[in-house]
Amino acid sequence: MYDVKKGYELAKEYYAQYGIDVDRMLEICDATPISMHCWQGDDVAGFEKKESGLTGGIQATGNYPGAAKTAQQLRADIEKAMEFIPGTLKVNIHANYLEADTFVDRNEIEPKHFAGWADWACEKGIGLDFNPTYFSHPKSEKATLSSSDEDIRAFWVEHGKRCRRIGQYFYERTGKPCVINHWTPDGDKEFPIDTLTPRLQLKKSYDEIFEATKDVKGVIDGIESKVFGIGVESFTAGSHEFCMGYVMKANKDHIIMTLDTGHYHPTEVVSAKLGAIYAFCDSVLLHVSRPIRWDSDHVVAFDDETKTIMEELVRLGKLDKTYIATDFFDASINRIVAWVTGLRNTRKAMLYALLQPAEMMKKLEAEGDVSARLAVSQEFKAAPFALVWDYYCQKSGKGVGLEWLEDVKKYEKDVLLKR
Ligand code: RNT
Ligand code: ZN
Repeated sequence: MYDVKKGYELAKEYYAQYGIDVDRMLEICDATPISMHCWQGDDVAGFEKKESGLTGGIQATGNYPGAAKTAQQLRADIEKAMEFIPGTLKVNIHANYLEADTFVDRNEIEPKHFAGWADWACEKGIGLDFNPTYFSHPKSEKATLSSSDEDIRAFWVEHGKRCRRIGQYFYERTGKPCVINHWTPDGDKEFPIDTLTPRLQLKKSYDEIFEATKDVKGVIDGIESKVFGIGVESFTAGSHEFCMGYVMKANKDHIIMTLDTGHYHPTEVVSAKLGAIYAFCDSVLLHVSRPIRWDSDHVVAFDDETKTIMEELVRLGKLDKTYIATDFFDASINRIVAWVTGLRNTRKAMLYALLQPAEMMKKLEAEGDVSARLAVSQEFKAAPFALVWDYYCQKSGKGVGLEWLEDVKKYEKDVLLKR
């Protein structure tokens, strides 16, 4: 290992030339929570006592051995991954990750089914986020909250209500607000003749869920849109316009937009939407993923779009207003490697964005010096960022460079492959 401290001291000098206080930026980066999704650990399978398979137009492809099969295994795997992820974390779980001795249907779930998660989170001093599971269920085959079948719709409305109560339970147990994400896969393979009625049903369902649980405290609700899913390519009830319209019209502090980086046309980017949305909204829930040609949910990379999203949040001054959550599920590689890589990359992009002379560039722009603005922004692409990142990882005790990889491989041999 090279002299990490020495590298950091040099980098600090480099950044100081541009008025950047590296230590202050490290503090901000470290304190900004990222919500680590539990579902990378078992390909979104969950622990219900009935097999229904992953549906809803999403897919976890690959068959890498070692997926968690119980909540104990999943928590152990999350803990292993957390050993190598610097910065404040929350854990994000789905309703189908309940713990019960017998099958409990989605319209019957209660806080007690999530007590194991809450106990664990309290022990670790972390917050929990939550997601209704409006998919992977026999009653979600055609539609859920947008259904015209009143029994089906009522079933899912009940699920949504119960999830909000579980969110409050997490808030009460952990003392940290619980961010709930509502995503419904409802759509159609072909273009429907009536594209309005499903939207009106969906709107009514969300209204009912929020109205019936308006006493719920400590919960923030993201409404996640999508452009299409596998098998439902032509129509999505919860499209971007629908979800944005719903959130704006609801005009409630706790109802916010969820922007998933994989949920738009491949030439559309979330980074370009944030500034417009923040003109109307106080906060946003971000699902950080990596779409390859479609919403393929690849492990988050340290790529241009992830960096641009973080740059945008820093420059808008909205890093502390944005709930950042990861959302990917790669079943073709070691799942802990997937988590560590994706979460480290998300954090890395955040630090990369913080270590830029945002104030200097804003000033140049305000003065109309667009030539200097370009020159400065380009100069920073090759700043000695890695030296600061390595120091941060060392300081947090999370492993410098690839130090963590051997440990995860050993865990694979000793634990994952024995399952
Ligand atoms: C699906 C959405 C959604 C899910 C999780 C499992 O396209 O992105 O957020 O990935 O709820
Ligand atoms: Zn998502």
